[in-house]
Amino acid sequence: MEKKSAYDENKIEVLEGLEHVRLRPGMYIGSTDTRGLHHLVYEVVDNSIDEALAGYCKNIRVSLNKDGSISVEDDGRGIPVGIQPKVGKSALEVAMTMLHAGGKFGHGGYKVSGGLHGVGVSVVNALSEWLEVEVKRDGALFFQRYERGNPVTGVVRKGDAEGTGTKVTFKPDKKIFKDINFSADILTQRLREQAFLNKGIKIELVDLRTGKKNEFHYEGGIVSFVKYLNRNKDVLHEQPIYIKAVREGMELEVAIQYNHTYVENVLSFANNINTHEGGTHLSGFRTALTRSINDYARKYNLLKEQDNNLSGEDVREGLTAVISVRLQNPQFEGQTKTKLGNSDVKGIVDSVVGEEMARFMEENPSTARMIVEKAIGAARAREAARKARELTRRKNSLERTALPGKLADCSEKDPRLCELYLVEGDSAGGSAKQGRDRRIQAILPLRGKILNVEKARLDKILNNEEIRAMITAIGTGIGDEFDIEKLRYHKIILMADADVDGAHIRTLLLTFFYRYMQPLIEAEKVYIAQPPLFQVVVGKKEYYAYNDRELKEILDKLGKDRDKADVNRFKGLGEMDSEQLWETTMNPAKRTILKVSLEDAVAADEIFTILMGDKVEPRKQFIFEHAHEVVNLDI
Ligand code: 0RA
Repeated sequence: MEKKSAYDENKIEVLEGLEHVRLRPGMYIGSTDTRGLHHLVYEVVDNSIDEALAGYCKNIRVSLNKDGSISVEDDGRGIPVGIQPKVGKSALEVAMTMLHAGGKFGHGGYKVSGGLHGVGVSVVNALSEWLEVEVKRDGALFFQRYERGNPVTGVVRKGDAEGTGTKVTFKPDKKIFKDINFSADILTQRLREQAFLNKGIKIELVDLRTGKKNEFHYEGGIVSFVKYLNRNKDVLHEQPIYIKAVREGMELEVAIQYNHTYVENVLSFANNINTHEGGTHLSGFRTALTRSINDYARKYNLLKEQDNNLSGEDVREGLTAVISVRLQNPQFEGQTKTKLGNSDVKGIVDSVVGEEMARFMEENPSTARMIVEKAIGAARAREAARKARELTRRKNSLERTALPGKLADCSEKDPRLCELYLVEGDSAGGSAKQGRDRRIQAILPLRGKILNVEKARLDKILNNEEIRAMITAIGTGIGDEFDIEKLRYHKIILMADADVDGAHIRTLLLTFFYRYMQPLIEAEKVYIAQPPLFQVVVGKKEYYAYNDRELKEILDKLGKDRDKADVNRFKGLGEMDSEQLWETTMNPAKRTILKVSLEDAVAADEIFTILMGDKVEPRKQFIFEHAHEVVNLDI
């Protein structure tokens, strides 16, 4: 009998590996929704960024092609194409087809091991209908094509070429992904972030579907990043505080700039990965910031002996900062694997930031004084808020019931089964109360516009009736006191009109959740209801369409009955009676609800800052850029 060659065995392993990726894509890229789809791009771009960090590449271009494929091209050394003696195949083919082989590319340095990144380009290959790679090196252009991960050509020498580089073009497999449409907005956000984090690299995004082009290139790195984050805000000091150090093999960079708002916006990264859940680098930073500002305030008598220390929350009011660390073996923990766990990092960040903040404040006394005064203002507001809260607590206990009067609660007591609908307007609120499943669905109507949290401090926010009702109904408390164990409903569903006003209210609510109940969004408890836009009536039959495409589908299906159809456009929830609202929007067996992600909330917050913040220019710009999307924007 013939013995199987090493090549054959290797081939079987490869097939099993890639089969598994196609069988369980979620294990490799997190999910097969929009987020997972875009992860494919990040994976390929990360490899080019690694080549740049190794010092061999300066330019990366991402192109959204008209046929739905996407190309990532760099001017690095080019993936090696020579035969690898061990497997008898080209290194290129090995990288593209072998699980775990591609991820590291033999680069030392800071390649990431945990989380969703660094799974390797072979995963992208396995999940693509087709993928083509072109490599320029040694004076020639090499090419190979794969379909669903399997090579369908050898590594072909296509001719002579100048320079070096790698270009990967792929079309995601519609058998795997629900939707294979790339979003230029999502990519823009991510590529811009990567350009900020890796100063000097030029990243271009070309959308050949629309002809739009964007270029991200920041010599200022994370200093440019915080300026960008604060671009629509009035700042306390023009030049961000910048800290950079290398300690015990770890690289640390911090940029800090205070603004005149009351909110904190601190982003942390480890090896270019956004650590949404924070971790040791963030806690080291926070400890050092609180300590150094208190020390300075004491030293210069800005805090008197009888005064309490400033709290962490106080010193972070109006703070925008970016913390970026790079280390050899990052440990990613937490629900979404975005929390840095390396314990030695905390002490290092704490001591570097402590020293550097102290030095900055000694050298820039007027900025230092402004920062301290801002924190003292925050402390006073916090004290006032505490008193206001105590008052409401006492008031509530006098009224015996802690729950707001407008809340129509559900009868079920197990929060995991309960839903809270936050409904815009009293009339829609009334229909919702009538139409609901009162066992598991609670309704809280919110009247008119809720408070603009961007312009108000916590004390004022807590004095707002709509917001207080919402907080009590939800049960968790807010800010530092937030406790998810006390959550009274495991789905909080925002239900507003499908028009501009509704969008505005949704944005307000999302901003509130983002600022004061962020863990609720992280725990994926916040949803957006999807009311229909159209009703089509034909005789006794009713159909509902949730967008223009569905309306067209319904009308097309009606065929010759189409002439008898009555199409009504719903202007608001209030136009539906309780039964319609239940059937179209609230019935758990039929409805669609959208889960809010942290990214949605960040985007809402950003739109909100632009629309409601102090600066007029960005507002004009935003309205101008989005003028085609809205009919009337009342702000
Ligand atoms: C390992 C070795 C060499 C290049 C690369 C990896 C490489 C990988 C990717 C992935 C995307 N773009 C890339 N560019 C380069 C080259 C080693 C050598 O030439 O000596």
